[in-house]
Parts: sequence; C-alpha cells; structure tokens
Amino acid sequence: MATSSAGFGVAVILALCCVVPSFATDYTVGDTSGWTLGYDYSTWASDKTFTVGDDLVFNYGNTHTVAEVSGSDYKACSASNAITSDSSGSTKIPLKTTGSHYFICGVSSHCSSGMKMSITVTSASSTTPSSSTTPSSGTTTSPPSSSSSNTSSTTASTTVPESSSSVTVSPFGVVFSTMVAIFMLIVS
Ligand SMILES: [Cu+2]
Repeated sequence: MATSSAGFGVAVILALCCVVPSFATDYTVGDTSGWTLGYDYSTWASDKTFTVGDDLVFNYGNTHTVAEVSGSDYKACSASNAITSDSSGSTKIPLKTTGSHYFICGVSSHCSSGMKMSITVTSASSTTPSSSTTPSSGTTTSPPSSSSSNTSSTTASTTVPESSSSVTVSPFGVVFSTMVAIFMLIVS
C-alpha cells in the first residue's frame, strides 16, 4: 500500500509537471562564449524567438558592461542614456515588453567593435499561467488502487489547462476512495 501510494504521488507530480508549460526561457547570450568581443550576436539571435516572460542572461568579465539602450542610442553606440546598465559580470534581464530591445557594451569602443545586440520580443502565445495547481486537494485524499490511479491522473491533466478551478470528483470516486481509506486504516 505504501509503495502504491508513493507511486501514485509521483505520477501526479509528473502529470502536473507535464501540464505546466515551460513559458519562461532563459537565453544565455552568446551561449558558452558569453557577452564578449569578437562574437556575432545578430547571428546568435537570428534563430531564436524571444517572447515576453523570457530572460536574457549575460555572462561577461569585468572589462564589459551590459546596457539596454534605445534604438537611436544603439545605432550611435551610446550608453550615456541607458535604460538599464549593469557591470556585475552576470546580468539577467527579464523581457517584459514586446518590440525591439537593444543591448550594447558600454565600455569605450566595444559596441562599435560589434558588442551589440538587437532582438525582437513577441507576445507570449496562449500561455496564460493561471494558477493550475488546484487538483492537489483531490490528490491528497487516500489514493485508490493503482489501476484507477492511472485514469484519475490522466483526467486531471486533461482538465487543468481549461482553466477549471475545481476538479469534478464523481460521487463514486469519493465513496471508493473513502472505502480504500477505511480499508487502509483497518490493514494498518
Ligand atoms: Cu565590452
């Protein structure tokens, strides 16, 4: 009984993990090269789709900075009016708005040497992270047998994305789970 209930819990957790979409992606700028001189960031960004909620992660040494600037400042390589600026060596910038975002290095001539990147952020497509962790109330009750646990977990995963605030539990399921709980009490 203990093993089956533990297995049921794992199944529920796995089902919930599959249901929750991965709507936030961390993009490490330049991948393993990081934020540095001699890297083509337009090529790096060209095959990626950035959506609101994603993060840009800049990793760089202490000879660089990260500054988000306007489009005109991007063209002029000017960081004097930067929207945000950081020189901590590891900068995580959440992409909160759609449209073009411009990043340059504010150190001397690094921007004009190619240490600049412009990206276009699109709106997140149909990923409404409505708190879909409600079916935990139904799963904390005593689990039925392993055969019916599979069906219950699959039905829970299919109902969650439809913004269903309450998981419908059939009267039979309540009676059955109650009987199982009583049975487990008697056994233990
Ligand atoms: Cu630099």
